Amino acid sequence: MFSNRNNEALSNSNIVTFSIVIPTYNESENILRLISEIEKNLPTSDFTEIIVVDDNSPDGTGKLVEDYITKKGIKAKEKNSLHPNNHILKVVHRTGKEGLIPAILDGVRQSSGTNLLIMDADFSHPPEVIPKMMSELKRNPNSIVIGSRYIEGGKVVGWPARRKILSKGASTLARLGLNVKSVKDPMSGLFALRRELIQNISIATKGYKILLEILVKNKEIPVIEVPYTFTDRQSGKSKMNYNVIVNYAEAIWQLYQHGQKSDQVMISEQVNKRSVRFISKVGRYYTVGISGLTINYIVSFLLANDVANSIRLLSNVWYLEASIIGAIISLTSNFFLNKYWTFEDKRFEVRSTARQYLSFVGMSAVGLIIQISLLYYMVENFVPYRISLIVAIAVATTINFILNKKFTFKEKVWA
Ligand SMILES: Nc1nc2c(ncn2[C@@H]2O[C@H](COP(=O)(O)OP(=O)(O)OP(=O)(O)O)[C@@H](O)[C@H]2O)c(=O)[nH]1
Ligand SMILES: [Mg+2]
Repeated sequence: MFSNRNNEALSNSNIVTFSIVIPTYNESENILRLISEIEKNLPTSDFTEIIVVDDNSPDGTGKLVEDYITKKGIKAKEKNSLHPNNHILKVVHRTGKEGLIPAILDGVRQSSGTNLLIMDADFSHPPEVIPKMMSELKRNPNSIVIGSRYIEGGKVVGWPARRKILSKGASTLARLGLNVKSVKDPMSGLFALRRELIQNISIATKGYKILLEILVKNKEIPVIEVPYTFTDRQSGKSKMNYNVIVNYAEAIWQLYQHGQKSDQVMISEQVNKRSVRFISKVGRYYTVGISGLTINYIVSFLLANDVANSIRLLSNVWYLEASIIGAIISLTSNFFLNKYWTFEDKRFEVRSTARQYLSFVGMSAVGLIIQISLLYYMVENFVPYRISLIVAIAVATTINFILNKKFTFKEKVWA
């Protein structure tokens, strides 16, 4: 028997790595046997907490656990008791039967382990599988480890065909309808995970299978399934009844709606983000275009000798030559501004920049051809020149933008 001082030393020097949460309602025929089987199977390397969450069972389950703790000689403060073999045993008494999920959540709230393992009290979940699940979770701390009946090595013993079909059907419906196809046993009551994965989501349904809710709301979390043999309860009364099936249907419907809603929200957020990015780039491209026109005009003006007024400005270049130089300079400044600002490409390695520059010039030529062709077509079809010019420039610039986005700067058009 451990003395109080030993117990305190053990509890102070250990952080609880696992809390095993066991909800109970009228499990007096199972609970003590189960606790002692779990105690036998607990790996000594981990400091574990066993929490029984009892809904004031009329058959005295809660009291039995309480007495067990006392009988072990460790009357703990606030019903928190320590046993040998690196574990604590605790019972949470709730006022009445309020359902399985609220009981589990209460147990989670009152637990202190970094990791949680949830299991039933009726021996359907064999305590022998606990060490394997714990070690899997320790190896893969960001995963959900599920005790699985429906992968190789797992099976169901003792259920009549009707119940097997019901369970398999419910699982399949949940897997396909809620898009958790890769998980073979999403309705399992036996699973282990880091505490934040439950704490960080709102568990809203009145349903029966909390795991399903966790999976639907944590779709990106990897799942590891550990096979086990599920045995139908040998003692105690089944809580499976018509209500459970109604609850199940309601829960699936709520989760389905949750999935639909979040998918829609995600898609519309993505579309919004892409549209904003696309429009902002088009805007920058047009701005650069306008800056190019300005540069073109200023350079052409300053270089040329003004034939009509015989004014010499900065130099004395023939006005057509001056205009060609203006066009080349503005094309070049357009290229660098678009590269750096519009397409946010900050790499200036000589060869690839030269390749991009040639491509940009090529696309500008394509743009010019489109602009002239469209202008010709519209004017010949009696569209006023000033309108034709605006439409032709707008269409050519937009096509030019798309071509440069895709071929010069190698971006997806819609991204
Ligand atoms: N605290 C609490 N525990 C519950 C409640 N309902 C069920 N449980 C416990 O949750 C676990 C799973 O319930 P079970 O009755 O075994 O459900 P089942 O496995 O679907 O059906 P059967 O094994 O046929 O009874 C058991 O440990 C129950 O004692 C509840 O309302 N409150
Ligand atoms: Mg059961």
